Amino acid sequence: MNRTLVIAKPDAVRRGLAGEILARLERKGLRPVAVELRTIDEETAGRHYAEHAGKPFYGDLVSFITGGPSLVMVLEGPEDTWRIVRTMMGPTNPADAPPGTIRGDFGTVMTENLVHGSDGPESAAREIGIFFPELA
Ligand code: 3AN
Repeated sequence: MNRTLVIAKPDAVRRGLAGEILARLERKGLRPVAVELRTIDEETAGRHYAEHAGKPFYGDLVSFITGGPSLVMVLEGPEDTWRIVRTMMGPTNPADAPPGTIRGDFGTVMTENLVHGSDGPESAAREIGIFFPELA
């Protein structure tokens, strides 16, 4: 089995879509291993988004993700579970996301794109270690 990190971000929780996001991933066949409603602190956000440090949108990204509760999840599935989740999320910019994807069905702008999913096996291992060290 194979695990990945998914975050239903504060916009999703605020809009009452966190359960919908988890339900879609469950219906697809992925199994929740950890699910926690958590307000992400700045230190954790900084570790999570380290690759974006210094980019023009970095400050907004951190204040957004720390600005309210998120539903942070580890999901388990077959090989390349991270890729199954990314396909169901749709592209980063909801304007490019096709209907049927989470971002395509519920999002309009890149700064509030509802969901995060690890973008590869190394990211999945790194991010699970940040949010759920007991599972690493
Ligand atoms: P994804 O969330 O699809 O993995 P990343 O990791 O490239 O995308 O970006 C993380 C988050 O940073 C995105 N979800 C989005 O909110 C924000 N972001 C990425 N690129 C931009 C950009 N050019 N302008 C504004 N926000 C951005």
